[in-house]
Amino acid sequence: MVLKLYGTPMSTCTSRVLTCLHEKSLDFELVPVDLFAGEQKQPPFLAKNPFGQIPALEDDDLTLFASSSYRSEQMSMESNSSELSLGSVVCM
Ligand SMILES: N[C@@H](CCC(=O)N[C@@H](CS)C(=O)NCC(=O)O)C(=O)O
Repeated sequence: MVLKLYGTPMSTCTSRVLTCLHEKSLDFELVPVDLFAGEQKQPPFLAKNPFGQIPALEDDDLTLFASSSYRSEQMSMESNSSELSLGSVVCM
């Protein structure tokens, strides 16, 4: 399954994660969340981040939602694999 980043590029927190993903040339899908419509406070998004804030990064059944902890050097690729290793960035 491809990584999914929930957010919007106009958000600095989302941009921080976008930068890491692009830096690592990872495949991902950007799923827009409309802050002005309050979509981040609606149940479907709260199921991903109970704090009701973007971004949220989803990798199968693992979802991260503290953008300041996504350090690009911690996003390591398994050799010869498209699988992202997120073990060291589980958030505080
Ligand atoms: N600690 C969070 C902060 C996330 C955050 O502040 N997101 C802002 C956008 S940059 C947001 O969702 N604001 C809308 C709201 O709080 O309802 C992180 O590092 O990702």
